[in-house]
Amino acid sequence: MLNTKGLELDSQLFGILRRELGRQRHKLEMIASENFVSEAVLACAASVFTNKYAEGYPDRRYYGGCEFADELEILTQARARKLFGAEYANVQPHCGSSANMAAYFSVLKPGDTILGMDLAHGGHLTHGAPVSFSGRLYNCRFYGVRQDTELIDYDQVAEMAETIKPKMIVAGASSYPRIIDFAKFREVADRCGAFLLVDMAHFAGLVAAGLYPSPIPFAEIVTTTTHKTLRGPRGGLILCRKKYGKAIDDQVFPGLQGGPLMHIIAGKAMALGEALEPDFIDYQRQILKNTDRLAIRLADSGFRLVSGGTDTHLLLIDLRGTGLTGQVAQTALDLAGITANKNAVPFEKERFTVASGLRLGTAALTSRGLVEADIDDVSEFIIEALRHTEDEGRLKKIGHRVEEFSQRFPLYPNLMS
Ligand code: DSN
Repeated sequence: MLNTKGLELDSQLFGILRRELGRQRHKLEMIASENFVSEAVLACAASVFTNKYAEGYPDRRYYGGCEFADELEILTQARARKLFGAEYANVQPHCGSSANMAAYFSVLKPGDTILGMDLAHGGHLTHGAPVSFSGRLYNCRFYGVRQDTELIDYDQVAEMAETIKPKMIVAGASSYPRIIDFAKFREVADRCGAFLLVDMAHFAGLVAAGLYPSPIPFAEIVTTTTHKTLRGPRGGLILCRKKYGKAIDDQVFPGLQGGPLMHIIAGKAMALGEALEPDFIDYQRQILKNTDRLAIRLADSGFRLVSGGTDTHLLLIDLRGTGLTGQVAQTALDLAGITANKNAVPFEKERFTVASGLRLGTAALTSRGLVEADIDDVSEFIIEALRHTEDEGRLKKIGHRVEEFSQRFPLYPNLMS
């Protein structure tokens, strides 16, 4: 379907693209933050809008020839507002990090205090980690999960907020398998006069489908990526109350970005349009069923899941006590044709580069059409691989079975074939 004319003339590059397509087709993609966009989204991302500079905003551009870019951006903003019930949308951030940066810049000054979730407990780099711009520019303090339940310690959030009086509280996570109580965060933020920012990047698709509580009524600003459960192109999105719209716009452009990626904005429009269709709810519901089934199968086989399970598209296996590390598990699964990532588990002692956890998500597999019975097969592949991490031959044999299995779920059948 997609036009690859001319590409085959560059055999070196064409080969790389083909091999990546082959990898995506023949392996099982279980990185919780990844997904497969529709061919329509792919077509938008590869469209002629890649040629267009459109610095500024609709009707306020710095270049000529932006009449269709304006139409496109207005459409994308409207779809984003409609899908999430938000007052205002900025669709230009290139990624989740730049969305968070623009959001912080719009209401904070360097040195202000942010209270965010500890990276080691499931938070994100941009929620204050010292290696990120957020940790370098702001005075960042962290809440985490309780040791007994591995659920967010809302008492700790309240106590810390009371003591340190943050200017902003950040809720949202990249490896927290449970539902976040936004009303509680709002209550705490109100008590100390803080802004509440929710980064819903991981669960935005679930929010859109009404299967995860919406943060929109509770937070002044909500940020997200568009490529995780939302199943759009790689990019960012900011939703906010109208009164913050201008400040946010100014920080995205010219604050930190130049020209918006209009081809990616076209992909966002397409994905948001898809998410507004009723079958998107079925898709998200199937993600939850699949993750739940995966959690049951892993737990039945003796693996301990952080917080005991999942309410979302992801789960986290705690490998402590199994003799495995996250890195060993990731490498073994890779040989077995399953792509996942090592991840810190709360209160662990390992370095992040080794980690004691393995994070698994089902959004991408669900996009390929897998349902619970297929997840049973996937669980068996995972369990067998994790039980034989040192047997390279066996892992490779699993990899062959995975390749055969994955052919039952064609991915982009018309692409480069
Ligand atoms: N890298 C993303 C994730 O894997 O969760 C977060 O930005």
